[in-house]
Amino acid sequence: MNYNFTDFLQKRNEKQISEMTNQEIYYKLLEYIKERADEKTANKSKKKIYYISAEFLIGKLLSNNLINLGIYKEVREELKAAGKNLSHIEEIEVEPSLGNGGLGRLASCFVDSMSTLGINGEGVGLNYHCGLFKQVFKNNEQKAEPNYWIEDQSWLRDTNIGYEVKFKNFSLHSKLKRIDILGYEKDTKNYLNLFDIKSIDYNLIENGISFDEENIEENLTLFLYPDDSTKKGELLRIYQQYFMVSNAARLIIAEATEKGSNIHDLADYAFVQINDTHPSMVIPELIRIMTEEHNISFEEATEIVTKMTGYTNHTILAEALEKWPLDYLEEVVPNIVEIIKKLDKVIKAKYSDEKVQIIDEQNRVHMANMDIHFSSSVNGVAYLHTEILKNSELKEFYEIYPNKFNNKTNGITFRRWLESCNEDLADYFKELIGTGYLKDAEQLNELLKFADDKNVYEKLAQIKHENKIKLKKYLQHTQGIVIDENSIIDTQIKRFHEYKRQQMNALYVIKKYLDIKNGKLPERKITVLFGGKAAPAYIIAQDIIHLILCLSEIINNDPEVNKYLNVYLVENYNVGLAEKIIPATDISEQISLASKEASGTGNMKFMLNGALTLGTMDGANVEIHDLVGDDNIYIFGKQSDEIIKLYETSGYVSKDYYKQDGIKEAVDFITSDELIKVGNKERLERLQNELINKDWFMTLIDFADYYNTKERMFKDYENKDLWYKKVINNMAKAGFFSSDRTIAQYEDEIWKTK
Ligand code: GPV
Repeated sequence: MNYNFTDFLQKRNEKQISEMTNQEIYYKLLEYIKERADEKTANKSKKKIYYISAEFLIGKLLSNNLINLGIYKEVREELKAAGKNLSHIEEIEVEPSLGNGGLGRLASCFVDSMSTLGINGEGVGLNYHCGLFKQVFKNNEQKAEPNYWIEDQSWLRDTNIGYEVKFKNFSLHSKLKRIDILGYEKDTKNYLNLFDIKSIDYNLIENGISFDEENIEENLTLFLYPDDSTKKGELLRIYQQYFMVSNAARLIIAEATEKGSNIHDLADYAFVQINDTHPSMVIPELIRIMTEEHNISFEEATEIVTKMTGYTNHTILAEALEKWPLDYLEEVVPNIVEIIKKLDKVIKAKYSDEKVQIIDEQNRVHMANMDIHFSSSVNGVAYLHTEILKNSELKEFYEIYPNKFNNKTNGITFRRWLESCNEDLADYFKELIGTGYLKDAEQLNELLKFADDKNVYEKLAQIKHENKIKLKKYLQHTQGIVIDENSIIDTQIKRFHEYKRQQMNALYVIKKYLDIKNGKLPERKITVLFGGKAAPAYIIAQDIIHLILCLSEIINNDPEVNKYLNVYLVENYNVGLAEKIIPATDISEQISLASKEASGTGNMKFMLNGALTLGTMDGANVEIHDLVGDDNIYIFGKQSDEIIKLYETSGYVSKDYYKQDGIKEAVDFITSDELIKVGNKERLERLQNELINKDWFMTLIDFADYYNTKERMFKDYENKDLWYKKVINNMAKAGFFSSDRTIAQYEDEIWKTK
């Protein structure tokens, strides 16, 4: 039935739109959308996919849902006729922060694509009440505050589904909450399943995001990833992870049983995709339930579970691969420790190589190792990443299980990352090539017909300019930042981490500042935008944030410099800000140390929205380069094989690079009087020392090449025809990075639900 928003209000005898506040309209739209979603039926197939993930960075849902229902423009017109502005109403929605970064955003793109492709597949995770922290800046430093996002009315739906989860010292009842995941113009829908505990005690929060970490019965879903630099924090993570997977296992078994499974055939009814190692305990938990409650032998249960699970690896950074001390697991979940030990025994009997053991000599459980042995698929998230897994990081496993390894290059949903965030560009695409690309993103290729069309360049430049103005208004209004819409916008937005090398970009800023001071002026003003949070326990990442905030203070207030250079770190970077910043950006900074960024997905969003990539041959940058060719991307830096060799031979000495021209000057500036005047001496000295004497992620090795390549980019930008030809080439090739393509590959090669 097709009734519009006005009909919906009339039917319920509500006020007229024109008489409502934006807040009231938002809540009514929420109800309206939920009612429209009720008309949709569930996807049906014998086998169902459970995408279990500790993170779902869903972003705001209002505009996304309107787009997927196909009524975005219609509703906007209805509101406009009543004197209301949809974009003001979008601002009312609070953004949940149920994720850290790329991994959580990927999971959200994937549930959108599963629904859009009509796949019977749902997300399973946790309903963190405060999510990840809200970032605020004080004295040029990051402070963390709780991010409350759950309101009386929200996208969450209550269910009466819940299970009992047994820990060593107590049991907890769960409560399942659901969010509708509407596919693009589909009659069907899936859910995002978020498990929660019955009651959360907000009074446990003490100061900022520190809280009583011991009262697990009332804090389990309070925050996402509490500080795990302490034992208490680690224990809480184990509680969270087990709570998540035990509930998931119950849900899987309940749904399969209802469809007729006798558990021996569970693998015909369910497939679990394990999103990094956070949900790995689902393997022993399923085996435990099968053996203890369904009278299935350990051998058979292990076989079934292996068949019905797949593991996705998202990093080669050793410190990010979870290894839980066996006695921590004993303290929380002794029931599955028994199973883990049995699995370990099976492996020890077969293989002597220490590298493939589940429990190591220090009695730590290697979650990834357990996943690889006891699942049927192991995938990396970009071509290069998977190659590195096979040939170096997980070489010993690849030799045992060559057929388990496969690649699934990440993708992004174009509904959010084009249709919703850059409507003018999307409309222009429709004018140029029709609407076919909406359901088949590869059709963006047809844009190549216009690669030499100067009128198209003109129009694209105009859209970019308007997006800069929109961003300017937004940042001015929300953060008091005033960017120059006539400047070139150079953006690095992502979690702060040394391997992502925001510090290299900061060194560039310093060098540019010194150049300007010395009279070497850029042809056009440059605006460098940063955005991202640093883990509260990650000191050096906090120091990098501090450096950037200090640099902004100096540079933006220096009348000699601020005509040519501005630097901003936007506060509390999140999905909503990304949606505004990406369409306004010219240069996409993807400058991780080669081999370290598993994929990156921001790189894909930028190319689709008409920014050119400045990047290393890392993660999915490699595939972007393959698709667009040398002429349409700016690649610099050492290659991954060289870097891997340097690590193996401990062959990198940062001091050797430090002494070279240009770098020393910039590194020394970190502890200059100017900076120390606005900053914290201890932080700045620590960071400088790190760069000179350690530099684990080899910032200095690539700096000179980075600087020169960026200069070349600024020069090319001044030649509009040259620049926009490259832009069109990027947009035309972005279709490959649609998450619909990624999900279709998971379905065809791993899940096989159809
Ligand atoms: I492991 N990633 C993340 O956001 N959080 C994590 O805990 C881990 C990985 C990211 C990678 O760093 C990105 O390269 C990748 O694009 C993203 O996961 C999605 O695969």
